[in-house]
Amino acid sequence: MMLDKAKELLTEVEAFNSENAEEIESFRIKYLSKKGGIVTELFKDFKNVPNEQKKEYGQILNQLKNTVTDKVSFLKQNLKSKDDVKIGLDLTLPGDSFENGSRHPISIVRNEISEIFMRLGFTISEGPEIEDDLHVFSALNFPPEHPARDMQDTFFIEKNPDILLRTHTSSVQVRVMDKQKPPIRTISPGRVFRNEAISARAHCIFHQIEGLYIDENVSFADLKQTLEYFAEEFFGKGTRIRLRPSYFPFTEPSAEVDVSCSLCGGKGCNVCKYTGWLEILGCGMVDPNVLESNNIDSEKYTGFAFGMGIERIAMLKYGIKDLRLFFENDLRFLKQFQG
Ligand code: 2NL
Repeated sequence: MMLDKAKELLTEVEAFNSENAEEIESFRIKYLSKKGGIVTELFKDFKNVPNEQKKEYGQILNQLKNTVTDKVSFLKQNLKSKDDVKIGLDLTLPGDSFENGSRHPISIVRNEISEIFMRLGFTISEGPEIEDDLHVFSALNFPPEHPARDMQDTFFIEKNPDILLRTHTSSVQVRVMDKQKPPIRTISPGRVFRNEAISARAHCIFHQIEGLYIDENVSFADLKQTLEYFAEEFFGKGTRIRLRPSYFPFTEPSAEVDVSCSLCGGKGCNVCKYTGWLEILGCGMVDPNVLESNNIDSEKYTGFAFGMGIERIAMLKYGIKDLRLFFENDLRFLKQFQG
């Protein structure tokens, strides 16, 4: 009985045709309205259908519902096409334009830094974000008890102390040394991870560019000259640099590098905290232990290396005060870097 009724409705629905928007809408309401629509009511009654008919009846009901839905969208689309012709649709008009996207400020700065070093003959190298202890720590002269190896600082995968998220992109350069004999002249930009609380100045994910240059007779003077060139290219002609002694496990000697504040020209302002200098990177001569760990003869070869945080440089370039803005993807922020 009910089955016959449903089949009858199906034929009725299939036969329906209209080129009138109101008629199509009444048709939709008649069948699909949440309150009192024919199909809606039939679905509500479904629980009273005898069990042995449920399968077949259910299929017909679904078919009925889909047929109504398809019919309504077909007729509406039909109407719209007819309207388009009536109002004189011009197929030669240009299509709807898409809004231009823009590059993320981190990508802009990464590319700009990369290009400066590429002009000096550095290649770009990339590597995995999920790493092992050897490439992130052991091959870089981190002693077994170094605090960076701690769970407090490094993200380990599945509590396995050998598999971890890289905390610096030097791991990529270890892989370069694996495969390539000196001369090596490469930079590795990439995402790094540290187990840190998120604030305006720190994030657990950030970006770095590290540089490595290994050849015969590479000296500290070469390092200084390279960084001076970089500073002037990136921050503008007349930018000076100064080096302060520092410590890293993988370099000896090591230094931190400041550039003269491009905002006040070194006179002192609130960006440089009235010092006239801004810290931009760390560097040094590659520790002979690192060379030997990577099968490079430290009697024959020397090298320099450096590393910088891209967020930090981008903040200086654009006057951004809160690092979290780089990760929120708020369009009001990102749109400012268009063009
Ligand atoms: C910093 C300091 C630095 C390096 C990174 C490096 C890589 C190899 C060997 C030796 Cl394969 N050194 N990288 C050297 C000195 C400093 O980064 O403050 N980065 C944000």
